[in-house]
Amino acid sequence: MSTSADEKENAMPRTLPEGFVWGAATASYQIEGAVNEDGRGPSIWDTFSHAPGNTLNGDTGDVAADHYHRYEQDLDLLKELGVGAYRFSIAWPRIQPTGSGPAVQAGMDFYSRLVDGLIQRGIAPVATLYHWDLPQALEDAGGWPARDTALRFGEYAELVVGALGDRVHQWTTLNEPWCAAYLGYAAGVHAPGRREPAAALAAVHHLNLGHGLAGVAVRELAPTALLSVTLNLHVHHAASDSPADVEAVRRLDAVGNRAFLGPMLDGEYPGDLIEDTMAVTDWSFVRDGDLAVTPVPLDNLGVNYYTTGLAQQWDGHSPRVRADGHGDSGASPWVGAEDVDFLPQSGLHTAMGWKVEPAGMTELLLRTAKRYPGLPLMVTENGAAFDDAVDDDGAVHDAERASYVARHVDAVAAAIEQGADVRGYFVWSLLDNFEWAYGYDRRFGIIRVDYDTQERTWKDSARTYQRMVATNAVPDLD
Ligand code: IFM
Repeated sequence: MSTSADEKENAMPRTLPEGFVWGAATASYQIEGAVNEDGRGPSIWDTFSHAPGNTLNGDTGDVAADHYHRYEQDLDLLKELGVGAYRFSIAWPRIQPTGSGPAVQAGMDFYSRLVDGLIQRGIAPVATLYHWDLPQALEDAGGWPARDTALRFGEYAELVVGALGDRVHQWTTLNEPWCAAYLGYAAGVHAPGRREPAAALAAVHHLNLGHGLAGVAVRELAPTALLSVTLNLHVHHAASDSPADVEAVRRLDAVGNRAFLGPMLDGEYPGDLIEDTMAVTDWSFVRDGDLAVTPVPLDNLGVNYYTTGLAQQWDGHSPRVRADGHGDSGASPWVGAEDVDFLPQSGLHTAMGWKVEPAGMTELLLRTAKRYPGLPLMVTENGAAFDDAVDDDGAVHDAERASYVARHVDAVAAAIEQGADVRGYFVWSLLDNFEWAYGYDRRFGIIRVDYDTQERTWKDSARTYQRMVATNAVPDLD
């Protein structure tokens, strides 16, 4: 084959395997609004976002994308997009306003209508039970650092799965417990805004336990549904090959990735994690029998990927460098690895300050597939915030987002070609939404939301994604 033919073949758009699941994702507090309707109780995000100084511009999820009232229209968008699956989350405080007791029927009915609306449109419902909106009453009783929260979560799962059961194609217990535990209880940049490293590790364990209990509920009450959990697994590279930098990456991997993978998939906490955090906690909150519950068998592992980090062991005297994109509260989310610096990287970055690195997606999927052979993977979130400009004609020509998505799907296809069993890809996000501490300032949607009028407008990235879904391939965007 001639060189030019080689080049041509390498440039050919990649296709995805037959049956590959194309989806879009959202989360309850980020889009629903209607926070005081139909008996919903306050969540930690209502409290946190209403307290001064916690979110950019003081934004809250009170109205968000008003999806609670506009869900039919949003389901039509999904239908037009052509996706086979929609990943949404259920707001615990709509079901149990104080985190325990019987289900509020009106809250359950909302999700029941949503699920039925998806099924009517031929879209598989993928429901996440917890995407960070903990009922405030449970936080008042101790939050995730308290064991009781895990038990309550198991009961809540029973109520929801009992009602929606097998109509939901796939149940996901937790979304990104890393954020819930470390950003919420160590760095304090997410609700509930606590800066207590020991409590964060207790939260890690109770999230793992809650995952197990909820998983058991799914297995019992919805035996034909698929079961998964979504983790934001981190890809860190060492800034140099010095033993100290390599060791820094190991510690990040322990506290960031294996603190969840270990109990959920191996039934144990990694020994090095326990050692790394010995000065913080003795892990006595792990009780006999817990680690028999946490490794509930999964049908697939949800992986969220956005970026990579460059890690360096702090030398003890240089000024600290913080470019990990997790806020600057001064408190580190990396419990037991607080002395690791995150170096700025060159190249394109998103509006979150996250480096665009599709190769990290391939690396992560291959690494995870190698570590857990036989466990299918699903990319449950990937996408980008960019500062969209609305053109005179009202269109949003978001070439950077379209390219980001295409390049990352291409990276997924590359991982599949190299042997990873990746079953699907969900773009984050269907709609512009409340980006947590960044409020409405960061737009991840492939569909624009005008927050004054709630009008939805297709961005170019949505059209690109629609084409990818229709052709089951990555387009050549050049
Ligand atoms: O918006 C979030 C989402 O809620 C969880 N994963 C990352 C997204 C972008 O920050």
